[in-house]
Amino acid sequence: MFALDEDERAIADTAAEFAAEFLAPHAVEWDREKHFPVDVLRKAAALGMGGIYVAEDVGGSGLRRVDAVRIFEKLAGGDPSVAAYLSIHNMVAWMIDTYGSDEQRRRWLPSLCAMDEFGSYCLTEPGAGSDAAALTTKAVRDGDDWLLTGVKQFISGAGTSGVYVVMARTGGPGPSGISAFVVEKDTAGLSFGPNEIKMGWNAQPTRQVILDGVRVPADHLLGGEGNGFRIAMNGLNGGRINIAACSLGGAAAAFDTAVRYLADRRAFGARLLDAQALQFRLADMRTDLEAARVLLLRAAAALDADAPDKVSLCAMAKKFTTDTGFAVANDALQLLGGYGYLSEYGLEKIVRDLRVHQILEGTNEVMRLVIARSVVGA
Ligand code: FAD
Ligand code: 2MC
Repeated sequence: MFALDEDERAIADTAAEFAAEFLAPHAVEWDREKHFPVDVLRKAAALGMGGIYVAEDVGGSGLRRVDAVRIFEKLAGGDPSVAAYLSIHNMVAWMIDTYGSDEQRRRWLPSLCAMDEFGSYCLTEPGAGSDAAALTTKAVRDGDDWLLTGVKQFISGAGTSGVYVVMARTGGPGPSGISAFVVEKDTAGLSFGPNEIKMGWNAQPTRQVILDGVRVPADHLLGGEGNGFRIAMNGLNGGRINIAACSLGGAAAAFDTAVRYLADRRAFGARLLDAQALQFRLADMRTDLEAARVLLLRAAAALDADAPDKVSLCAMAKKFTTDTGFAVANDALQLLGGYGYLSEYGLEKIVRDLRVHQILEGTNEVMRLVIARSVVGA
């Protein structure tokens, strides 16, 4: 897992080169301008990053989760916000690949893998975030169709995406009453709220998705009635480690910036890099990043192997890596002194982007809840 073979090295290097050439030079400007770089994401898709772990017969790359986390780490070294959107898009594509019929796979996946269409994942509602099984968006059967009504909150990519995987209630209360549907953008009754004004993640839109009697044919139901919660949660296991990888990549880039800065900056007659107190800080940061990377790969390997403890391992990796990534990026900012606070050095942007990784795809409190359940057997 730790010594990369030639193919694995080539995959990681491709993502790193892409990030250096197409993401990093623009990251600060995209954040400032709130620009979603659709064209650059399509370039990433041309290199196979639109369906990283989607099967090859529908245009995917057929790679493993360990490859995916390495890719997202490298991409996030260029821009965590763009990398994180791409991770959500990949989660959506994987859900259709895994739970869709052959017809559904052939219908939606080629364009998702090429990123001719973007994907959005619609679970959260204004009244149901952490307690996702309490969602109230309704899907009611009407002849051969389903009619969907409700509001989804905080949806990444909304308004731009062509394909929405929407979790809605088709049965009684709780997780077993939930089903997953694919809703296409131009369907009557589907609309979007304004782009939210956010602390970070500005290079991708976040909007409400409003469903007002949206009519979808029965063959837009994914994976059978009542299976929506299981589908949503299984998607999130991979989503959580990908978001964690984005924290790792963003923090590693911030760390490298801090080391370069300390090597140049002089104070009290010497380079700041020569101050042992700062060297010890860097030693701790480096150790924390490496520990996070090891746990992340362990969780990714568990997901690849469909191991019995994959859910709790993904939760551990998400909690540990996003907390560590934020702390390391924030420490890196501190090491640049006042310059760390200026937009032009790019560090304050990384800190703002990484902050939300402790909240979304399951808050780190919910990650503790998931891990604790595996401990106490609830
Ligand atoms: P709440 O659930 O109301 O939680 C409030 C606080 O209480 C949190 O600190 C939480 O950890 C804590 N808490 C709640 N329950 C417990 C408990 N049992 N024990 C201990 N603490 C608890 N969702 C999507 O479906 N699709 C998306 O694309 C998407 N993108 C997002 C993008 C952004 C920028 C943001 C900010 C959010 C996004 N989300 C998305 C939603 C995100 O997943 C939720 O915000 C998150 O799951 C938390 O839900 P909530 O905001 O309703 O907080
Ligand atoms: N993987 C696979 N299955 C899972 C699972 C997971 N991660 N989590 C739960 N399940 C299964 C669980 O095993 C159970 O199955 P069964 O009925 O066969 O026993 C079923 O789902 C119901 O689970 P629980 O009984 O644990 O349900 P409960 O309501 O008590 O708690 C909780 C579930 C809190 C873990 C879940 O609601 C949760 O993860 N909440 C956080 C929501 C979240 O992560 N939102 C992210 C939105 S997406 C986003 O933010 C983006 C940026 C895209």
